[in-house]
Amino acid sequence: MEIKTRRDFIKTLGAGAVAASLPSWIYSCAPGKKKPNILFIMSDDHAAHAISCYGSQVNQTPQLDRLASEGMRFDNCFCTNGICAPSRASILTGKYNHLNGMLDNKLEFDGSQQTLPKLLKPAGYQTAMIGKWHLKSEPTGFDYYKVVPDQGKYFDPLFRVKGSWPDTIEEKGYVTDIITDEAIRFMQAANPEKPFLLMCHHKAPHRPWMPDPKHWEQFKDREIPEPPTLFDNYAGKTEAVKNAEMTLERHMHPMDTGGLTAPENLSGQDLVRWRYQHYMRNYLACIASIDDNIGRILDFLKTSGLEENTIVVYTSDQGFFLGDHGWFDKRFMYEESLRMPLIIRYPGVVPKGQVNEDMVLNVDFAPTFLDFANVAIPEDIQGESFRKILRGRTSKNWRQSAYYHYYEYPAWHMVDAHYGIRTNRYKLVHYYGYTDEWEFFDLQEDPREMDNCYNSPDYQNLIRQLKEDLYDLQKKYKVEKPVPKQIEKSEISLF
Ligand SMILES: [Ca+2]
Repeated sequence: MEIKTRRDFIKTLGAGAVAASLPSWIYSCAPGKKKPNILFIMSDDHAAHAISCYGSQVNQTPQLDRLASEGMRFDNCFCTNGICAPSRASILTGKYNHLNGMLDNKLEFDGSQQTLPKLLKPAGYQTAMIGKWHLKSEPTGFDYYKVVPDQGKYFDPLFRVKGSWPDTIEEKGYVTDIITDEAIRFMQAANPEKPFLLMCHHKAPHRPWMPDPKHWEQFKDREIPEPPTLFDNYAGKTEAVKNAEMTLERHMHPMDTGGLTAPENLSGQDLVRWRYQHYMRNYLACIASIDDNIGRILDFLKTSGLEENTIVVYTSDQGFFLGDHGWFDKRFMYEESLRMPLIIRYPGVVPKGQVNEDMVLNVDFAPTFLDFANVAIPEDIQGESFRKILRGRTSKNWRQSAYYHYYEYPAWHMVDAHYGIRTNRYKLVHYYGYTDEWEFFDLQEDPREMDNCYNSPDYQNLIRQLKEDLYDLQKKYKVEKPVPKQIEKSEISLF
């Protein structure tokens, strides 16, 4: 008799013998389910509004749509600090950055701390990390890793492999293809008797964007629809917003437009439009490669028989401004940057084709995976398991507000430090680094966040309450006050 399920196993052994004979790692608490494999695929700077199942106006992503049609799409998944390394640290630890130490991209991750792979290993998991790591210190807790140094390269990328840190080896080819090849290779070689956690982190579509020839061909002449807020003039917004160095008009570098410099006679809106078209073609072509490679992974899972017992996750470390508010890059707590795409498939457990609007955060990923692996969630993890939500049930006690905190100033793009609260309808943000300013948006009335209503008499009672809620969240998450001391406005400009 071929043993495929717990029921088969019980039939074979006789029920009385089962409890004593089962290795503890084999089964999760889901009846009849082996502990699931967890394939966590994360790209870098892939905004949800560049995925067609999220309603993208600028591209098609048939393979991500396929994944969403077979699983659950989350429309309100948010990062807790919208840049690369901090988001990765929060995903690994389930904690906000003031506790895991990665406040910004300049710091080095303390690899001695508790992380998701370290918690899964005693439960029998094989653990691997492939692709962009970006936390500077050597990865810990992984049986195997093969990571690109820093941001990595698009063509002929270098890798650091466990056992020979920090030496590098070069792999010939295009980075998104190679990371996918390596991920498939790991799954082929994994012990089928044990579950795995595979973190597959794409370098793409981080700037400077360098698509491969095949996908560039698809986008090189394409006219990309412009976002409605491309010419936001920031009226009524804060100095922190007006001073940021991430506008298409004044701060975009030729490396962002495929190495091309705009014609000299272009200025103002014409220049913005030219830059928008050129950078988006490159950005979207990089995403097209990711989408194709997601298809390769999904096909591999199907043909290898791994599909049924593998949780597949697709996300990005944070969102991105696709010309929204006249910007590129991320960092701000505005919707386009705050929102992470999140699609999860787990056949037989997560209902197919569902869309969920509950607020989930990157700090929730680790406890959710631990929950599915039937591993106790340590008390110091700040995120919450959304396993029930994935089964199609939202608890009445699920969070009604989310906390965000960005620290990196002065730095690239000169975005002032800020923290804020987002509820299902409202958002309140405090810029506190070199300024002391607030923004408030009613997302129902103003989903594009064009009208800062912080001083509007109509909202004063609500804003008072939201401030209380915001300070309560800081207390709950153990954010130290003052957070941190006010800093001088930098005279440094990168432009
Ligand atoms: Ca990123």
